[in-house]
Amino acid sequence: MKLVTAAASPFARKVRVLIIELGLQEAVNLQDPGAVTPVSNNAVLNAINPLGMLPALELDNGDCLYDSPVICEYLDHIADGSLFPSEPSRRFQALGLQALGDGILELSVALRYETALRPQALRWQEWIDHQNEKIERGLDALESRCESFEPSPLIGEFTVACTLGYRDFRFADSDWRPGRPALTQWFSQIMQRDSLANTIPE
Ligand SMILES: N[C@@H](CCC(=O)N[C@@H](CS)C(=O)NCC(=O)O)C(=O)O
Repeated sequence: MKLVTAAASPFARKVRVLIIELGLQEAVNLQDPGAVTPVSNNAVLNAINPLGMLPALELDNGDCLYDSPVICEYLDHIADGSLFPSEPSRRFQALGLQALGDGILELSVALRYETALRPQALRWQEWIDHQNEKIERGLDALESRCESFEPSPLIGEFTVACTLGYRDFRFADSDWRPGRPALTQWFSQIMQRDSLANTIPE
């Protein structure tokens, strides 16, 4: 299999973390397609994902999978893993936490494009302010839910770790930790796992 990925993409990091957690390193080749932004055309990526977004997984039979939740569930399935529980209550807890983490990421990545890519004259401060408010509410929700995180991390917890890692990577000047002590402590513990420690973006 081939995963089209980039070191700076938090969604692709989530998949790379799962590959390590599931012991699939030998089964998946990583390919960095070069620059991927909403205003560039990347032929390597477009051939696998018509939406032109990272990550995308090409299977050995030529089929392609996206986006990151689908790829993660597929990898867990083929590895006979247990990161997506089947028991309904735990399953929807896990999927819900993944959605919250991914949601904060979607907002953060869009904000990053707005502030780093969009020409200064076209930037929209009201939109930026509302994105930031949603992100702060999302982070508060993580702090509230933190006590009920699974002790042995599932897809939700790994997603949240990648989300907080992306906040540190791209938004270091607006530290998410103050006022969120439980999340701060949880994050420093989960970051000791090799899968996360070895995929920190630089
Ligand atoms: N929902 C998607 C989001 C993927 C995404 O936003 N990827 C970014 C890189 S971090 C991207 O490819 N951006 C290019 C674009 O927006 O055209 C997923 O979970 O895979």
